[in-house]
Parts: sequence; C-alpha cells; structure tokens
Amino acid sequence: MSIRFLTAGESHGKGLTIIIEGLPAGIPITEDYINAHLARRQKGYGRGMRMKIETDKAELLSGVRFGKTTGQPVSMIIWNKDWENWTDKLAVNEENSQVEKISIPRPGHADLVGTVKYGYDDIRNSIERSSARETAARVAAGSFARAFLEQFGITVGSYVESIGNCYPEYDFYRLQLLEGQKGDFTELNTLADDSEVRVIEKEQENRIIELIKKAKKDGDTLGGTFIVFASGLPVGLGSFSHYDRRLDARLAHAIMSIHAVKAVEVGSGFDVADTVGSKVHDEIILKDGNISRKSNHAGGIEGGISTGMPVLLRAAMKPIATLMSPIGSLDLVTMEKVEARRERSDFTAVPACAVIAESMAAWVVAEAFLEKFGGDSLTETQRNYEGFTTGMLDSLSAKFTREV
Ligand code: EPS
Repeated sequence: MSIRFLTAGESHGKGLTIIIEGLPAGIPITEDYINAHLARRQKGYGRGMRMKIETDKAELLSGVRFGKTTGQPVSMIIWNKDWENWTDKLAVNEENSQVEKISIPRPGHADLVGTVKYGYDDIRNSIERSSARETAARVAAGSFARAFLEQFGITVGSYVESIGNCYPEYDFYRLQLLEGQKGDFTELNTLADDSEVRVIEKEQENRIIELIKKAKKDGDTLGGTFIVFASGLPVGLGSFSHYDRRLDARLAHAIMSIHAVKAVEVGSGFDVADTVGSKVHDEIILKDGNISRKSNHAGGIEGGISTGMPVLLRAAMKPIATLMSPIGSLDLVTMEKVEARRERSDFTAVPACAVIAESMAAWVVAEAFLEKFGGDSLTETQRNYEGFTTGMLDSLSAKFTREV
C-alpha cells in the first residue's frame, strides 16, 4: 500500500483540512515542526496583505500521539483567520442576496474555465478552490514526508534562481550542482531561508527587491525559476517498469500540479537537447569505496530510478494572474470588453512556490521510498532499508564473480 493525501478547503473558507493515509507508525513529528514549514511558505518579499492577516498553524486532530505517528490516518486543520471577514460571502447555509456575484474573469487564473466547467453563476466559486491558498495544506502534508525522510538522512530543500528575469551572477545550478559537486545541501537551504526572496546571492536579492517594487508600482506581477534538491537518496527508488512508476515523471507531475507552475526540468533539462552525449551523461566512478558519478546532469535519476546522486529539479512559475493594472477580459453578463477584476493578491510568490515544490518533492520521494522498503512501523522500514543498503557494493561485485 502506498501513502496518499487529500486536501479540502477554500481560500477564504473556515479552514483547510488534510487527511493522510499510509504513513508508518513511529515517525517523530510535532505541530511546531509542521508550523515551521508553514511559516517558510508564507515568507517572501512581494507577497500581499493576506500574509499579514494569516499565521498558518496546523492543528493535529488524529494519527499522532506523544510526538510520533501511530500508523493510523492523520487529520489536520489549518484555520483561516480571514474567514471572519467572509462569513456572508462564503456562507454554508443561507445565501445573502446582498453578496455581489462576480462576472469578470481574470486571464491566467482559473476563473473562466472553472465557471464554464462547473456551470457556476458566480466566479467566486472558481476563485476559492483554485486559489494557491490550498498549497498551505500541501506543505502540512509534505512535512510528514520530510520528517520521515530525515530519519534516513534525506534532506529536501530549495532556492530561487530568478525572479523577473533577474538571474545570479554565478550560475550555481549549472556550474556546481549539475557538475556533481555535492556541497552542504542543508547549508544551501538555510542560505535561501535567510534571504527575503530565497536567493543565495546577496547582490541578486537587492536587484530582485527593486524589480518587485517596480512591478508593484506598475500594478504588475513577476514570475521566476527555482531549484529543488533532495540529497541522501539510496539507489533504487522508482522504476522503469511502467510510465507511472518513473521517479522523474512522478516528481514532474507533483511539481507541475502546483498553481502557476508552467515548466519542470530534471537535471540538465532542456540543455540536454543542445549538448553532445559525451558531455551529458555522467561517468560512473568509484569514490570513497562507493559507486558514484563524476557529474550529475541526470539530476539523480536514470531510467526513472534514483542513482544515489542528489535529485535536482528546476521549475518555472508564471507571474501572478491578478493585476492591479489589469489586461482585458469580458463581463460575462454583458459580454462587453472590460478590464479584468482586481482581487487582493501577491505581486510575486516564487519564494513560496519553491517551498511548496520541496513539499511535493518530499512527498513523492517518501512514497517511492515506502514502495521500495515498505513497513508499518519506522523500525520495520529501517530494517528493510539497512538490509538493502548495507554492503551493497560487495554483494553487487560478488554477483558478477564467475568461477573459473
Ligand atoms: C494565498 C495565495 C494566493 C493569495 C491568497 C493566499 O492565492 P490566489 O491563487 O488566489 O492568488 O492571493 O490570498 C488571498 C486570496 C487574499 O485574500 O489575499 C496563499 O498562498 O495563502
């Protein structure tokens, strides 16, 4: 059995709820741990007023006792503080006829497609569930995956590479990470956590803040690119046996499913198309008594299976759809050309998106890990993991030894 999670909740509803199924018993976790990751999602220069209203906190309702998972379904709730201002607009029971019906969709948001698909007579229904507010629930679920992976020395982190086409002076991703320089991934993540826009170059941070200020003044928004990494994975997660077992495909799916993400690359990504094979593939070497790779252009995945090198992903987020200087739209009542609707929103959310992508990546890695090693308790999973990884090189070599 594998793990899964479901979320429910509207952007301005009472709260977001999460149910997780299939986690082994014994994973150490606390509300403080989950809340620390929720706080990371709320950060980033360029976010809107909502982040000043909310201090996202997960309340655990089941599945955790004395700081450890019980192996039973986990349920959580994140209350929306802003709900008290929306009780009429989002009333569960009686409709208040004074509440305005929204009829002007924002291009780039799910306003129009959701309204057509579900036959709504008020775009508000589309706005609420399609909102990226839902990603708070994903980060809460992802915290369980992280806590589990940490037990096996696996670190998941991220940093922002660019916002508004402002890139770092030094291309750390191509020149260090893809070249297989391992470095300290925890330190890299902390560096990003300490930045106002999750970048790792101080001078770039200043340039980006200026760009966000300008976008704000112009009533415009900015997108960007970010890197997600997962280090410490064993060889063998995922499989080439079927399309939906491939680890790279599953990671791409999970990250592409995040609001406003339009592209995901694994390792060298699009660059592989323009480079010769001898410069793309990662030479197999023996390093510190282990099989390793000279470089990591594959982004830690070959044939849909983890190679043991860090998993490296790069993704692009489009600019936020809500514009304070709006582009054109149609009023669905009159079908006349009008300016798109303004809603309170962010000017950029690339730093938050990187943290959400970490959570989704952690979830996929934890899922693949449990498929490989199984276990209803952490102790059982640990035993299976050690059985597979201990003395791996010797046993591999022994299999190839022929008697003469
Ligand atoms: C939010 C994400 C964005 C914010 C939202 C909170 O969602 P959306 O996809 O709808 O733009 O705009 O906040 C509001 C809707 C608001 O009232 O300000 C989040 O990540 O929590």
